[in-house]
Amino acid sequence: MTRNAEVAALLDEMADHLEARDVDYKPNSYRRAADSVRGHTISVEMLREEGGQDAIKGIDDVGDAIASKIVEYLDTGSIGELEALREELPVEMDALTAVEGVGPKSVAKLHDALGIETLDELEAAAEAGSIREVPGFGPKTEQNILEKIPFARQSRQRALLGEARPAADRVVAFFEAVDTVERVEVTGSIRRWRPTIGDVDVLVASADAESVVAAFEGWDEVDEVIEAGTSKASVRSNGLRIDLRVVVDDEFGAALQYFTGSKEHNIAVRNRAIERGLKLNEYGLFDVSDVTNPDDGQRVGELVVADSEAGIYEALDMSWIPPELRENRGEVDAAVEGTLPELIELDEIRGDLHVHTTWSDGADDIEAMVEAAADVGYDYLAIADHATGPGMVGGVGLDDDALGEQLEAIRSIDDEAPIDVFAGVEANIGANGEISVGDGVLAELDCVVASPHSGLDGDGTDRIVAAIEHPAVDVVGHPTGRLLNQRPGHDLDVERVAAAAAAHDTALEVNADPHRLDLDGGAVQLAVEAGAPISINTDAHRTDAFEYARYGVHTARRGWAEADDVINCLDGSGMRAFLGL
Ligand code: DGT
Ligand code: CA
Ligand code: CA
Ligand code: ZN
Repeated sequence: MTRNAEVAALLDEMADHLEARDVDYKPNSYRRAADSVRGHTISVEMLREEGGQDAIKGIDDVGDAIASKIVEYLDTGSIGELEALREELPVEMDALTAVEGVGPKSVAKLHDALGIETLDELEAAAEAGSIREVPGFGPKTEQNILEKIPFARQSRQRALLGEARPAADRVVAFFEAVDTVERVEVTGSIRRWRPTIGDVDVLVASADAESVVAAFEGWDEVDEVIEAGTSKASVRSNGLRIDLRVVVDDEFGAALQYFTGSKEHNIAVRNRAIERGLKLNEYGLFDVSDVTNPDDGQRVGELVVADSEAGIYEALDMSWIPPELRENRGEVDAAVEGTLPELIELDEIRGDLHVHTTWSDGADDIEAMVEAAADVGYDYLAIADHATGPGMVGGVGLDDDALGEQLEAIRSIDDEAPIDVFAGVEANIGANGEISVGDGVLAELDCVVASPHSGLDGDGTDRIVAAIEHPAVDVVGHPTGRLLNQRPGHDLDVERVAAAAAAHDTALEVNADPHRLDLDGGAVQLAVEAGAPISINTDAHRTDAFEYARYGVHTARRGWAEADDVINCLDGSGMRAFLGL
């Protein structure tokens, strides 16, 4: 882990322990500080060296008390107060709170009553029926815990794309600067932009594999070398496993195709090779029509192509397939027929319809968000702060009066702004699809995003379809409500949702926040097929979150989306027409 990620994890753990002990306010201060430290581009170590505790205090949301704890950690390797809290409540806080519905307070109660410290102990206690006996818990909670444990366990093994991708970018930049490296690419799920990543795979072409492995072992972001051989190595870095493979430049294309996967895609491509008397593996594409036993050895028969990935697809008489599509969901047939989509590109995005400001739970004000959107090169931005209603806690959402006030503020900012600023809202979708904003206000707003924030168990199709059919709703935000590694969201009959969206010209969101990526690629593919409009939005809660757009675009690409399918590719007047302005 980087120093900042390490410190952020400790601050989060502090927050959990304080919350477990019923301390007011402080837990939230620690969590906000943890987020800021995690996102801060300068390492806390460097800050301390250059300006001491005061420089650390310069990080947003970090005050004197927290800054002094960070300094204590940098000096001594531990935080006294956290050690004391851990001693009082010696539990695997992270693992236990990963179970949906189990918060720090439940962890404390279960520990005090039953001595539960680990996920295994929690599971055993639930199976034995002893959790229902603890005051404040019942048979229903116990059953719920039992059901949610497998998801919690599995989710702890995969990293979010939003964590893994920046790390992968840094590995690639590192290898690009190593002089024995000829080519470098990420492969595996990270090249396919899957929402979660088991490990980061990197492929390097070099004539001197050992020097590349040695350089990798010396990379300053490596925390532990798991294994290192002559042409491959695995390390742990920033909490991620990174697998390196080094091949000769002549075989780079074949290795790139093979290690990009998915396994299912590779099987389909390999079968096409076999049908044509060819053999495909990580070393190349070979003509084995004159070979008696093609399975006898790795490089058998006559080499057709190995240095170029595009050359492999070409030799199989098919178009090159963008990595995001390689999930065996029809891309092989489409590549043979020449009917692959022309996938949307990041630079085709002209604006964002779903961002938050200090009016609700955002960190930056309207002016700052507008300026940041203009800096990205957008033509328009819709401010979509939370409305009150189901799922909004702690007074975060705006009521109709406040929305009216904000609308006036947005109008006057729009007058001065270099881009179009639309007055929007993120309304909540109730249990039966009702929209949590009054009709009078809805009629005045330019853009209405409606999203589910509560009641995310079971099937959500009816309520989402009801929201789609509401005449004032322009976009349904994060339609399943999933939070990656935290909760699966509600079930959706995507075909029904997509048909309704197409019929009512309501857009379905690809929420680009790396914790959501909702809808996901598979659902987008169904939506695009049905002709439903797609909207890619960052759900930014601060100016630097506009960079999430790339996760949304690549998720939409996983769903075969072209620019024509995505309303954010419309120019200003096109968007006004879509919004009925
Ligand atoms: P992950 O790491 O779980 O997010 O998913 P991947 O797809 O990155 O899987 P990983 O790291 O195990 O392997 C990287 C790629 O290598 C995988 O996408 C396809 C290829 N590969 C690995 N094992 C096999 C295999 O047994 N057969 C075939 N055809 N390909 C494989
Ligand atoms: Ca992988
Ligand atoms: Ca791997
Ligand atoms: Zn939301």
